[in-house]
Amino acid sequence: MALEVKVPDIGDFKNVEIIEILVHEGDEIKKNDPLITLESDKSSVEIPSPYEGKISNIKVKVGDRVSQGSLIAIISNGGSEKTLSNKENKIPPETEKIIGQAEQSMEKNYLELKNGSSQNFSYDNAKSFRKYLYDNELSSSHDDVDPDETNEWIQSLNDVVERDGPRRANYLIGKLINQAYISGSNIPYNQKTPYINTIPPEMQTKHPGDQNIENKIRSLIRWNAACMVVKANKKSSELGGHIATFASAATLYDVGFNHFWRAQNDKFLGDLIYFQGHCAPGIYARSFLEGRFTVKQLENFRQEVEGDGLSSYPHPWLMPDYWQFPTVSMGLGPIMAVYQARFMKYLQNRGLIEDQNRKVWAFLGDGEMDEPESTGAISLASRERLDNLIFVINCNLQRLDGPVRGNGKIIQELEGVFRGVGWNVIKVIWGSYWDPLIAKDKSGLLLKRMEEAVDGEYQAFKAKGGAYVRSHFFGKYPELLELVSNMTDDDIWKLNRGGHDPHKVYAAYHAAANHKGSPTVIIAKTIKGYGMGKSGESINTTHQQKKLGVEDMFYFRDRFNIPLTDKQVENLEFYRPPESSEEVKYLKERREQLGGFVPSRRTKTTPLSIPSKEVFEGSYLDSGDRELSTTMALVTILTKILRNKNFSTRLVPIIPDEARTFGMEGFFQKIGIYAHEGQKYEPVDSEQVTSYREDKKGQVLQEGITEAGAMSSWIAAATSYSNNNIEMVPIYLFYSMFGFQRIGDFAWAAGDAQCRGFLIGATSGRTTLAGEGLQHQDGHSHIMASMIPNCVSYDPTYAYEVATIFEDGLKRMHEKQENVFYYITTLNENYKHPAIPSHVKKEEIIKGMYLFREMNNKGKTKVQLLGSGAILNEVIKAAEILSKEYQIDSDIWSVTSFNEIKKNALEIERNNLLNIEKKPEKNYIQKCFEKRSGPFIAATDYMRSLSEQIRPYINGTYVTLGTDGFGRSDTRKKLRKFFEVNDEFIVYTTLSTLAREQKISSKIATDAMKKYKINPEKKLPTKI
Ligand SMILES: Cc1ncc(C[n+]2csc(CCOP(=O)(O)OP(=O)(O)O)c2C)c(N)n1
Ligand SMILES: [Mg+2]
Repeated sequence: MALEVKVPDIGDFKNVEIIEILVHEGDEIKKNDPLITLESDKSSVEIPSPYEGKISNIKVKVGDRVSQGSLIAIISNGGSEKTLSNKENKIPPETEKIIGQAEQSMEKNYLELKNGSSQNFSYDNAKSFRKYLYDNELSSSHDDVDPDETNEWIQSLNDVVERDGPRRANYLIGKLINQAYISGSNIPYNQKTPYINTIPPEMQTKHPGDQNIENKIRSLIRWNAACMVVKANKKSSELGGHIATFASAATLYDVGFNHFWRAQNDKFLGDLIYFQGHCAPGIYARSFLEGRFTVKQLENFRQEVEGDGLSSYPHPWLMPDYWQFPTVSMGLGPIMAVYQARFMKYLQNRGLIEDQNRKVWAFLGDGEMDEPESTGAISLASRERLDNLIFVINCNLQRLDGPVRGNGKIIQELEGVFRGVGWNVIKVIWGSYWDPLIAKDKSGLLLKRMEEAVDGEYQAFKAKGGAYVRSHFFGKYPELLELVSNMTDDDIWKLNRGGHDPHKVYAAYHAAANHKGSPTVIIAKTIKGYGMGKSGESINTTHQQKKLGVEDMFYFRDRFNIPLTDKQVENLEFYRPPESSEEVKYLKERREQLGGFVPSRRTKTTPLSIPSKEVFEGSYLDSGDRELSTTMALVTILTKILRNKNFSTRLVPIIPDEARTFGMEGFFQKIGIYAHEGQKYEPVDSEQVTSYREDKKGQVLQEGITEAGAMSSWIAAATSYSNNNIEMVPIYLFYSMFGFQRIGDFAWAAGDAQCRGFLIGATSGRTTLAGEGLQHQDGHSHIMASMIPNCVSYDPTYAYEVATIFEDGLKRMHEKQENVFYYITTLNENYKHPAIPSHVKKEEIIKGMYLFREMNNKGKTKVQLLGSGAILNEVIKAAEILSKEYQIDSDIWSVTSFNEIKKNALEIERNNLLNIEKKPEKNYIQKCFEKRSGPFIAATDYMRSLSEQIRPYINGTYVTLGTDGFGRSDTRKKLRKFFEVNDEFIVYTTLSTLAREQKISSKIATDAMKKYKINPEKKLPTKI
């Protein structure tokens, strides 16, 4: 049966050009195989076949323009009459999917109900809640007008928990709150729970380790960490370092190292740990005990220049086999960890890696949580049910200057924030020494006192000793004084905080690691500078404390029982027990059980092989009458990559809500948008070929409006070779202005993390993005890109340049595994693209410039004209005017990267400087201009500093034109006139420069000024 294939609904487009025919007559095709590619100035879309069958007749050719309903081809399919429009006869696939998902979810709800578990209300929480109600609130009558009535309600609730489980109790409470709301009593639902541990003692999973040995190990780590910092600062106070942060977090790390964190090895991809940057000395100290570092390396803490030193903070760039994540710029760690966990699920859901129940652990400071990035993506984590993610927030109540929330409680505040978005929250506030006291207190006053004391007081309690705590904490209520009457001041002082108690920490980690359905945050209370005594413990200056006197070191040794003599302490000696000691044996045995050492970073994976020919071939041809943007040229390349069966799966397109701006909406249908729950609705545009398709196996990461999130996603994908042992090719397309300027610090971290992938500034240039105005027009991102040593950046003009650069990037990063990343600017301006000129070598495009054309016909005098990006076209027009109207010849140079030219020049310059006996070598730009004379005029759509970089290497007059100043909205033509980068201004600049050099009469230049209406009185654009 012969079926007609017509152009389906393609949205708002009419009369769109066919740029490719992807099938031949006689081809056997499957349903959804692409038939043709349509490209408008805004978008590129493949039209899939609605039928399976044999193509008997193709009715269109490349260059034809089509609209909805145009006939494309005839397919014979052996008799089946099913057509897409024959909808009445079948349930649409979307509807089928919705029904399936609804059934699954009903079944799941039923199971959860039956088993009493749910994502937000864990059994641990319920028990703790019940215990609190029973032990404290129930018996406390302080603000209660009718305690008996309260008692009845609470008893009923306890009965429900007992009989029907916590889920039912939660349901009833929810109902009550809703009912109260409906009746007009707007009672806010409290996101905070009492100021006690989430896991009550009777529910704690028992710590399985040998406490005695672990304690000794921890003490040695503490000593070596502190010693490392003090020693470095004895050498030179320039070196810095931190003691207090790790001192507060030692137990939090130890329990993880000894019992939870599984290393990457041949069989397992590894848990991923984001260490808090300022804890680095503690992590080194453990590695030292494990035998991974020598004394010499420890002595070289923060002294890296001569090699064999240890980096100040976690920096993969500096210690590539060791550190995985750069975390020391506060706030980057938490958001990067969220997207890392998400990317792990993405790879699992797409079937690219196995689900090995890996975890991402992120260690964060309580002060760090003030950074908007720290909490900026936590709702994504719960929305996407990232139960592979665990945050551990070390609440030592202090940041650098003083208390984090002196007048409040950071733990409670954070609990509210995280519970509010659906995280599993585990508070670890009080250590085991408090358990009997809490159990003994029947008055409810202990909890009340715990609740009312603010963090500023808690800090002081730990700075001022047991007697002070007795009088200022317990002393507030006579009943509490009585409660501790049989305890000495020393006993009171020993009442430990949860974050220093391995039992509490273990129980919390165990609960977190086994929790399903949502991410977990462990909020642990600790003491900043724990063990530092008067010189550091809990005092405001402790963060900066790096020089401890000998008395302080004696105190530290004694407090942690370090087996060192006074002399050894005075010499600041590190201590590592012999290899045969129980400590070293235990430590190594634990790591062996957990698969190897942590941290450790994988530097290589299996490389990809790049499908060069089929992907890039078309980009080198003349576009004919077709006008297109370089963004579209790139999208075409990506579309072709997606047709390659082996390579396509590795592409990770990342877009923060701008796919339509970049003409990428065709990707939605073709490869789907990643959505962990699939698609639960029939999209409003389901009739269209670019319909919004979400899929559990979707490939596009549509991030929504979050550049920080999209960049974190990109970083996760760009380091996947290391963290997931699979090379991925991330390409993050953004509004150029909302790129480096917005996410600069992430880009720096990306360089450190040795990311491999593409960043595309897709609407670049100050005058190219007409109409959008000041905030949108980027004329400086290349300058920012130039600051990152391993960022390779290009500003191409033509499709063949884009193709050359992109292919080179793929090869360097993903085939040769070079640790660089690419920043390429593309434009949204449409123009015709020539074929690659026959004299041009691809390596010239890659090196940063090449001779595009020589204008040799008139020959009186000659100039060198340089242009890049959109402005190269202005330069070419100027060259034509100069030739035609002024008989001035020119060489036109397309500069694809001023940054790459500069890098090369700096290297050669330095070589020459250091090899005085040798003949000086010419750098690339000098070689280009070897036989050519100036003057030299460069024009770009960027600030002049971009093209100014090459001034030292130009032998002759060099004039730069650029777009310094704020952008504004208008047409491209007017903007280019305003910024003085249009063809006429380039002509005038050339004439004026030649006149100054007395190569032409100055009257020619002044006449041109009048002709082109150039106003010499106009202010500099930077001042307007
Ligand atoms: C983005 C950024 N801003 C400022 C700093 C400087 N800084 C380093 S540590 C610190 C205080 C950290 O406090 P907190 O997060 O509570 O960590 P703690 O040391 O108390 O565990 C500050 C402000 C930084 N590293 N990064
Ligand atoms: Mg802190």
